[in-house]
Amino acid sequence: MMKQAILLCIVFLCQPLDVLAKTENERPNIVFILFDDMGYGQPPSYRADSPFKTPNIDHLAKQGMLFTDAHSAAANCTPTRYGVLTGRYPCRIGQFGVLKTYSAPIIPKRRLTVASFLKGRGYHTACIGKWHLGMKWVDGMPGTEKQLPIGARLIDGPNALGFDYFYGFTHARNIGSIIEQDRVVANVKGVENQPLMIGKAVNYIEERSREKKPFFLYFPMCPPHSPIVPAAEFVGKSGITGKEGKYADWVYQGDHMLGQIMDALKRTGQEKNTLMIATGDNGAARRPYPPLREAKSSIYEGGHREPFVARWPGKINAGSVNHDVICLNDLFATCADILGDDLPPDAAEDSVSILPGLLGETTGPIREATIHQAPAGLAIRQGPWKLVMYRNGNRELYNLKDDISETRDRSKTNREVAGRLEKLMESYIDRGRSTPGPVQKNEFELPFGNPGTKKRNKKKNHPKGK
Ligand SMILES: [Ca+2]
Repeated sequence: MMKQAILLCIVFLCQPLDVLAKTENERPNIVFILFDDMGYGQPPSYRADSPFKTPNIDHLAKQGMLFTDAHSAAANCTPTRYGVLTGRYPCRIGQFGVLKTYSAPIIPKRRLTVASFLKGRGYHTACIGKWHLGMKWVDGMPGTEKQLPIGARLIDGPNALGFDYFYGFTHARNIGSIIEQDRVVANVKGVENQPLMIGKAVNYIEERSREKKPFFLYFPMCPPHSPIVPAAEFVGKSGITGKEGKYADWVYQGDHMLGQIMDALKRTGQEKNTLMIATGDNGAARRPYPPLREAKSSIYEGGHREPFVARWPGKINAGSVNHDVICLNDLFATCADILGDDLPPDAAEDSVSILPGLLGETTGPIREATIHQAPAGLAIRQGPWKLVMYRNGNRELYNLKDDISETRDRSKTNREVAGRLEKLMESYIDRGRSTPGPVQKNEFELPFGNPGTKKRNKKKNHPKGK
């Protein structure tokens, strides 16, 4: 045994230095860009006759992989972001609504996030943009719901959950109060917010190019969520006039920020060694895009099916299209897979690595099944089938392969499928996870578990999600 250990040490020490350095370099930077309320039907790469201009999303798709069946964990902001960072379905903590300025943090410090995971593996980590996962304000409730005083301090926010650097704001209704690390540093007009955020992100990418450590940048932007405040340089850029023009300019500005991040990576020579993902946190607000049914906050496809493009030069085939069902929760397990690391049993319980999909190496579905969530209830998707489970006990079953618009409820004619999906949902809930591993506990008793032992829950937190 000792001899083997010595031999291993000798082998390791005999590695030429450039091999070790290469291993360091092979850990890619990871940039995750989250549009706020971007509909599946908005980028022309997703809908040829879309009136919106998103040249950078479309270009990124040409350089990488476009997913046609990607889903946010929820049809509204806060729960989706919980899923992105923890790799866990937000229904497990009963988070069906959205947080406000003074809402308490919903991710406890003991929980591993994708940021703390990457930080623990040598990454520098930054969140620049909209947090929306709660913060604890040191002085109780300083300021007002819409504006926080300069100097107000917080704890248990992004810095406590794995982000070395945070520059951002609480949520869309308080976009003027700019926070850096643990304190409010400025109060600006809404229109000034996004130029500040993208400027900081570009600086961050430039700074990191001078460091050896790889980095993780999480950039949750404002557009096209309200307030619709395109900066002067973007007014009229969408080419759409009239009532829709301002909104379309705001969409364009969001896409332009994506382009600035792409440019910064290229300019600093980091494009090749960066996995870049651009997607949205839920469907467009009050803007359905047929053939998908409904929009933001809906359990139907318009609520949670999202544009999702990924680029990693040399690894992901340019111009490829992937029709697998994936979930934004999958970021966490994908990062672990890229680093060749196992996940602890009490982290990323609902996250599946999409790395084989990105590399074009899948032989079957990436996910066994996927849970969707909206304020009105849950749904479970497997293959073409989607079972909608309303809080009020109603059930609907759709076959998305021949009914993408979810117009024909098959729950009465395909009882066997509905029963199978309901059982699978129950097992995912009862096991506290949807991936292999030891059983975990939920912090919220869901109404869809074993009927003999579970009580129905009363709604808590904020029942109406936006
Ligand atoms: Ca949103």
